[in-house]
Amino acid sequence: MAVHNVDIADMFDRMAGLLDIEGANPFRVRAYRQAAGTIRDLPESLAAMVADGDDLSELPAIGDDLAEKICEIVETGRFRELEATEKRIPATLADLTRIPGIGPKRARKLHDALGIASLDDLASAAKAGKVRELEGFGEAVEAQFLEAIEAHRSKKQRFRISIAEDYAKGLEAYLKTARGVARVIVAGSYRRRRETVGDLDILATAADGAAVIDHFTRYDEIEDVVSKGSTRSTVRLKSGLQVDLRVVAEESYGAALQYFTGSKAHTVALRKIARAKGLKINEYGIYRGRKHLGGRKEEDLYGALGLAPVPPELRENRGEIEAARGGHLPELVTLDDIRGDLHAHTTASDGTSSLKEMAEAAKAMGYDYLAITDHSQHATVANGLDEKRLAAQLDEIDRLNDGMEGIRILKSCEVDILTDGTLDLPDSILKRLDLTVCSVHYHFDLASKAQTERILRAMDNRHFNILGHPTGRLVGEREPYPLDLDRIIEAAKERGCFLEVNAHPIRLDLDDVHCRAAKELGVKVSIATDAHSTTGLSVMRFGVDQARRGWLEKADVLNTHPWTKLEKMLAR
Ligand code: DGT
Ligand code: CA
Ligand code: CA
Ligand code: ZN
Repeated sequence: MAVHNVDIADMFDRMAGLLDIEGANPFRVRAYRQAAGTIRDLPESLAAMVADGDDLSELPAIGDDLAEKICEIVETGRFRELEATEKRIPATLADLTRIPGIGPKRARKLHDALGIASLDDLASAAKAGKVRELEGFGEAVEAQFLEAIEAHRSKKQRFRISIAEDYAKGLEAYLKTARGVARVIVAGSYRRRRETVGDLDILATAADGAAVIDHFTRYDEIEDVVSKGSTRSTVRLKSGLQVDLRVVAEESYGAALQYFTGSKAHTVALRKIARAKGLKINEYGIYRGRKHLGGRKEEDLYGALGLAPVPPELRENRGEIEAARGGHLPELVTLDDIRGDLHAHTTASDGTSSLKEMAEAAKAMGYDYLAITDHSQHATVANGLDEKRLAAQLDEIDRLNDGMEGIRILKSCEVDILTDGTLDLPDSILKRLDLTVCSVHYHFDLASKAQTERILRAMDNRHFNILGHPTGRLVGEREPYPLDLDRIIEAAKERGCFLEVNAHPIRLDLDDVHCRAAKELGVKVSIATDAHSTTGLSVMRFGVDQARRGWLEKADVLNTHPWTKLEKMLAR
């Protein structure tokens, strides 16, 4: 059975979590965490790399030791060191650290004092009032735990787009080998490029549906077959991801693709328009009475309704149908439009690739520029740079730029926004930078008014250029901090600042709605990867997808512009 990158990353993360609870050497814990991060961002499949005999130790954050472990996992499906660790401490103990307020130390204490080894154990102990008796916990903390466990359990599992993509690619490739299959495409929220997907909806065309369905239900990653007919089937994969497959005839391909792409709200709106024109559309085609008018291509449907074809990312019934009718759909930004990346870390702070490696990787991607944005001094856990270290890095960038053709390294810094709204480094060094990315990294718990004012004050500094990951949310893990984002967008407009669309699939921050709000006010965004290694640069496509969902066009995005123009736009 194929081992996916996310499986390996999960194993490494689990290993790090358990070692952390055991109180192991922090460097070892961090090595596993950083490797997991690299693997999650990696565009190629590790299993394929192992099969090709590639040297994995050349990957950022992967040394000889971890490379060997990856080979072991790929070749045997097992990770013996993790198994040994799970014999010493229960694997489910790490789940405790998913509850806010429980870190490795508290998890260990709960285990040692009360024998708690899982979330279920914690819930029963809290209900029995045992947790409050532990030193440093108390009644309020106990109640918080119960609430958090409840919230955790009631959350319906959705998969991040990057993880869904890993599974989708494998399935797509497998289905294409079915006998008699002509087309295979993943529709649903996946095709609309939402940040998470509830399940995968795959559409295939073939003359003989049953043969394709049979092939599908023999996929080796299936946990169980939920339903199976001659043209449709639903299965659940071992990862927990559910997959729907529909097989249709070639002449219905466009109509079926439109239907299964959704969204439901978009399709319902189309059907209403059809009815008003005396037409009918369904998964099989478009009809006048019993007469079949088409359905081979999606364009047939939109055309018959007098609409320009709507890009999947816009199909949410948020004005796209009116725009399609009026002929003013946006010409959405594409990955090819991107000329550089404006947020990337190196080994100087918490990255795992050197400045030179990052520069060479960006050049190989065909970029014109790359901004190096290591953390500033307040971010001590990320080894943030003080004025002196940043000055030394700027000199190093000068030397690198002198010796390198075809790419320009921009001098930058991810500057912490302190609680009082001042920037974490003095103007004397900020003025030497080409641009700044300024971010909130702590005190997420301020009230909305205070958090908003903190950021507005920071924007008053004329060295402030781009607000990094503006809301701090982590997809499926952390809500945005309370913030008056509309006011911040307005302030950015007034002061000539910009907002980031952090492209990392766990952030995607700004979201689609606020991308559009920024566009409407004329505030440009920077789509940036926040790469912590050379492989991290490859997540740009997720940020572009998010920007497309936010109706952004090439001109709305800062880093589609050449440096000479960008430099002028950044000047305040
Ligand atoms: P998800 O899976 O929650 O991320 O979201 P979707 O949009 O992929 O939704 P899903 O998987 O339930 O259904 C896939 C598509 O099938 C959906 O986008 C539109 C279509 N669809 C499903 N149920 C209905 C329905 O009751 N009416 C209409 N018009 N379309 C539906
Ligand atoms: Ca779906
Ligand atoms: Ca579905
Ligand atoms: Zn940051």
